[in-house]
Amino acid sequence: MQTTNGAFPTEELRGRFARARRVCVLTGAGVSAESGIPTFRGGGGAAVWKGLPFDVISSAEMVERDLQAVWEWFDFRREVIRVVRPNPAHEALARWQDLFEDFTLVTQNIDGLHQAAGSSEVIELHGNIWRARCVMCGRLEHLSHDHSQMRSPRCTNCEGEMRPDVVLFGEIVPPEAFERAMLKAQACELFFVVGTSALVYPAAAIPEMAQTAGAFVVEINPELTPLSGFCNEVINGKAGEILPLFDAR
Ligand code: BJW
Ligand code: ZN
Repeated sequence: MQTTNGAFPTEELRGRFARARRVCVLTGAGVSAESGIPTFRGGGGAAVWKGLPFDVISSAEMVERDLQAVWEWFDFRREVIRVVRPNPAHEALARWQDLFEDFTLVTQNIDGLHQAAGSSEVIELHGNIWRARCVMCGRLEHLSHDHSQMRSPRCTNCEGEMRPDVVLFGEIVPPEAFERAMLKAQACELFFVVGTSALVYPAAAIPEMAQTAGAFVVEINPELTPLSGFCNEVINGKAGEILPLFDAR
């Protein structure tokens, strides 16, 4: 592992970035931190909602037990996300889609900020907070960014209950999204893992799959993670400060 402390990416990485044809990026909550969205873990603690740790409220079990409480947590989160803007990290990654022959952006984030920054094809592993899904028939409904529009509690198709279309603990990551992410990771030359604690599976397994298949893996994060030891290069810094540095390709 080569560690770069907030400095410019190494010559080797700049060269690889300039030559690369197939690039893949996996992002996590840290990419949206500079937009003002709190991360899940960090600062020595974990997110808590009305006394419940987020991995309790954001769980399959809680949907069964108290869907109303789950909605309250996600309604609150949408209120936070509604007013924030993409930051220089989202904007840099949106530019990258035009730089390479094959560029893949995979995110664990549900906030939609990559798309708001202009990324056109985003593989969302954990769903999207701006969608609801019927628990009975699976019908999807877009949730308006307009604060005054109420979301419908029941499906207009079958009257089933609606729930947030996000992947909670104990739920299966959409198999087609995971499969696409895995294939792209295994086919790329350069893989970036940005702003994730890499504690949640199966997303955390993707960088290692990329490296095993031959990719050069780069981590961008102000903190070390369980992945840092095997990454080919670790850049200790904020995504919004580091990613734009690659623009001079
Ligand atoms: C910055 C920064 C800046 C700060 N710039 N960086 C294998 C082993 C062990 C357990 C499991 C396993 N396989 C499956 C499991 C169980 C479980 C799991 O992984 N548990 C572990 C925690 C132990 N996984 C699941 O349940 C998954 N489902 C599954 O595997 O299905 C199969 C199955 C089904 C049934 C039974 C058993 C298996 C689903 C996981 C879904 C996760 N969902 C959440 C919530 C989504 C909805 C919501 O938003 O509430 O997704 S959890 C939460 O964590 C959220 C995130 O997407 C995810 C990852 O977090 P992320 O993005 O890494 O954020 P943080 O906060 O952890 O880290 C932020 C990072 O940013 C830090 O490193 C900072 O330093 C950094 N940072 N500022 C750059 N400016
Ligand atoms: Zn329905």
